[in-house]
Amino acid sequence: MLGTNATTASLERVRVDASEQLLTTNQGVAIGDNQNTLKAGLRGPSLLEDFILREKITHFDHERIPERIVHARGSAAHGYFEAYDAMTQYTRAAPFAEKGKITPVFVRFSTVAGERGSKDTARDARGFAVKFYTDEGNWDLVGNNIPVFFIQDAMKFPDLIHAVKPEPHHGMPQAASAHDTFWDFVSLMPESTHMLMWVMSDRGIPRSYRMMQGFGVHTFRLVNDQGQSVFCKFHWKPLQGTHSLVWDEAVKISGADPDFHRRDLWEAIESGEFPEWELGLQIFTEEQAEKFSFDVLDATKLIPEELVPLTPVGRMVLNRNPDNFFAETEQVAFCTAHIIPGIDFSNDPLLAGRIHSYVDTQITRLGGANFHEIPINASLAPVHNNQRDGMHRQALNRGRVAYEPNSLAGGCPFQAGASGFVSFPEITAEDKVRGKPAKFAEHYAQATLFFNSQSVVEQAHIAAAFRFELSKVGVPAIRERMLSSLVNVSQALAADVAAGLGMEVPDAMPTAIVDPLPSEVSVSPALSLLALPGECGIRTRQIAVLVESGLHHASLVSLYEALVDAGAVVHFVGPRVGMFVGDTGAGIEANKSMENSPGFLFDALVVPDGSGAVQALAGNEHTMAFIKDFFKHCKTVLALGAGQELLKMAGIDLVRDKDEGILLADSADMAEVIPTFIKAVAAHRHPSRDSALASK
Ligand code: HDD
Repeated sequence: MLGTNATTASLERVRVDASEQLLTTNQGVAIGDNQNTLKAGLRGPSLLEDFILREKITHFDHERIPERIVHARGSAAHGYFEAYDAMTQYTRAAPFAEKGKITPVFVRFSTVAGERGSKDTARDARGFAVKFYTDEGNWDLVGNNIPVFFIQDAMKFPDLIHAVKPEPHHGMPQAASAHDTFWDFVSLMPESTHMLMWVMSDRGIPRSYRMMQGFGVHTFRLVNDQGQSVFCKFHWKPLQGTHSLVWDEAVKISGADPDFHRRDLWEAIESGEFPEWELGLQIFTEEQAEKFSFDVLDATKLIPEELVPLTPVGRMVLNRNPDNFFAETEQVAFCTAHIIPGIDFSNDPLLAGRIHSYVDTQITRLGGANFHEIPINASLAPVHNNQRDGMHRQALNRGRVAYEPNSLAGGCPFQAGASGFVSFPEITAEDKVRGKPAKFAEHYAQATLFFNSQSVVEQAHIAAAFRFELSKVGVPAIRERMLSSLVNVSQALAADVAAGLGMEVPDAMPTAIVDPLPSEVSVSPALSLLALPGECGIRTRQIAVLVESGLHHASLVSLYEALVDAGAVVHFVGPRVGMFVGDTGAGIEANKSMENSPGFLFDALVVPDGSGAVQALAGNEHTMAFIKDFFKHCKTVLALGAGQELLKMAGIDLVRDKDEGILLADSADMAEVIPTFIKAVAAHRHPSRDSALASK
């Protein structure tokens, strides 16, 4: 079986397999007729005594639970974390206890704003929540694919979410920040500017959950067995490369396949292509932190990798899909309060609110205080305490003692002392106060750092996203206020966005701090998607090969074999599904059609040789749109022989086409072109063709 680990055994006890079994009621009574209500006569009234009907309908009536207030839409998988080395110098946390140690995990990825049935490719942050089932209890690292957050204090979280969710009077828009209330709020909250830059960049529209970074966001503490502590930030780096969609593509995908990310994760794992991430830690001391120009307790700030480099500590592999979406993905409950000995909190005031919020929300969502007993949430480490009763209690606690101290149960369960969880004894002796530390007042330096670290194309996409979102805002004063805030990030960005809105660049918004400390780093390549090392091959890349009767068969067969060898997923896409006969009389079966799977769903395109096929494709109403999207989205296209004609018809200028990623070849030259094609697909996209550059 794919991906067995310690959670497989513990979940086994609740797995149900109905093959070869009789249909029964929930009381185990075999059901004779599952088609008809019990009635007084064939045309008579239904009888109240029909317990079979009533049990079935009653259960159905209660099949839904409240969706998560945020991160309602998500997908999850099982896997494991493997430590590269013992990290005992810094932490006594169980997953880092020794080299090669394996800890089972369950990971849920999500969008934030959309409801449970909303589209996957909305512009949004993505949740990246990891539950480690460690020997010393469950540790939940509940992060995002963006290393910073919109707000500094949990007090503002309900305001932020009320602003971004559909507007309360008419319930629109769904899974979108492009509306007045969101921009009203963030334009009045300059601390959100840094995160806005990330969400408006292509990071807000990932290509796949498998191709996103993950971040713990807050500063946490590591504590070793001598009680010594250092600060740390958690980073997940995908081995599949970090890749994004472009906006036009994301919008189109959301219509053709709202499950795009869910499907991608599921299919990769089903096919044995297990996604993998490396965990890196930024480890630093409190003394170092005091000297930084920003406050490490401020979740709107990151620590540039140039200032504190990453220490790779292990890898995470996701190798098993859930058996049941509701039982596992929907019922999993992540809580930032779930930490284990060796990990502790910092005083980040956003984190403090989260420590309360997650446990609290599960009590409503999962119907009571016993949600930790739901199999997916249950710890693999044994649980013994004096908590009792409550809705849906499963445990059969034996004996008459449910208190401590006791003598009647020999003092058990007894507290662990220093070997259990002990909070780091941080010295705190200050006045009770509502307020913020001085460095929290600087709101723009890292937004500027982020913008200045992007390539020209990425900067153009950020400007386009601001333009799009603000163009959906109806109140001009909100647009203007946001522009005045952007002036503090970059005059060029503000000018670009203003021009797109037909507005003048306003004066800069007054800042809360006049004399900020100088930043340590002015450009950080790690912040640019395009600057990240991206040579990850073409495993799992989805390649469309257009097919029609009369195609040149031999060239496609050799290409197919080479691509499958390299781990790509090849789809034969025809004007309809079914068989097509090639020039040799051999058939190729289309598993997709241009109608059910438009071109923007794929990573690369192959246009076949064969004049009969080309002529027929030219006459199909879908072909031109199918091809054009690959070009527009800067993806790799290979046109073989006569197939090059179709590119011309689609308006792709072949004279100019020294263009990166547009490959032209004869069917006789397959040996030469295949490696070039594979390299071009591995590059993900060819930004030098981006239309945004035309105006630069
Ligand atoms: Fe949150 C869910 C991530 C701030 C309150 N959050 C939730 C999930 C993720 C995050 C990934 C989904 C977990 C899952 O898949 O089930 N949240 C973050 C990050 C934050 C953050 C990275 C900032 C650094 N969240 C945040 C604050 C609060 C919450 C400040 C409240 C004070 N978050 C919640 C919640 C949710 C949640 C209401 C909804 C469903 C759930 O918890 O289980 O409690």
